[in-house]
Amino acid sequence: MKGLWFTEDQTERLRISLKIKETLHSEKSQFQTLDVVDTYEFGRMLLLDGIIMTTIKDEFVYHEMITLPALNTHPNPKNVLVIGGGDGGAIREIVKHPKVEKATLCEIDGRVIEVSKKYLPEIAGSLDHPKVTILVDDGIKHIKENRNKYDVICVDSTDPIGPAVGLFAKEFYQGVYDALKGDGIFVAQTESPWVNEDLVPRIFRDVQSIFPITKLYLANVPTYPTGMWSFTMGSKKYDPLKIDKDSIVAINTKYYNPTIHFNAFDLPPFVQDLLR
Ligand code: SPD
Repeated sequence: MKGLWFTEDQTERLRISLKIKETLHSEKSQFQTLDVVDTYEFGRMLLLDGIIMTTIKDEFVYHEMITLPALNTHPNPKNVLVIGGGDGGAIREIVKHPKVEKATLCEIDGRVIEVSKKYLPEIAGSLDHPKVTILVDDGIKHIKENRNKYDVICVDSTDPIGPAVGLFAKEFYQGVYDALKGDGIFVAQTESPWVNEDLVPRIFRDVQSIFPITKLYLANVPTYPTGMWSFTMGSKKYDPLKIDKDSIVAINTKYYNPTIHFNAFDLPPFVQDLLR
């Protein structure tokens, strides 16, 4: 293959390669390596420890879907927390919602925020929004220190390796439950049902053992392993499938809409089998 290519080993047996125009930024922060490269197919792309976090072309799917199903399930999502998500994509979606009064970002690596602001302004552009408070801190610690505080918590983590492992632990989900108000909702990115056949059901069961309502939903994110990506929602009171379709707030989106809200929870039988 001619030219410069970036390859991510998505598993030990699966790779994705993208042809690169140029490398815009590389550094090693206190926590990880950060790279921003410009690709021909997906535009600028943020890599953490060599793993694709987000690209200009497909980021909207992930960022709308990690936030809007929960925000539209909760009738009054005034106070919202994002753990991780330093690129600002989840925050951008959250501040669009008219009922959100305060959006807190708790990101352990401040360099992710700064690098995203500089090289990915389309994604990070709402990090300076007046509704937003940024904490450069450990999300696990923040959860332990806060009780009965948030309406919605979104865990926009990296993969479950290295420092992010704790964000996939049952003990953490219990902390998230405690940090939510009495009718709060939690959502986390939970990897691919095709190549994380053990992790996806394990997380589902852990969340189910804590939250009275637990649902898994899917979206198509082409640059993530297999393209089929799961999100797990734990809710104390509101069922995302029992909301009034007309109550879904009309905001400018490119993937999520009132029909996708319901269809995303409609799982193919092989995914349903994983959760049994
Ligand atoms: N395999 C990569 C999964 C990354 C999920 N989080 C991405 C963060 C984007 N805000």
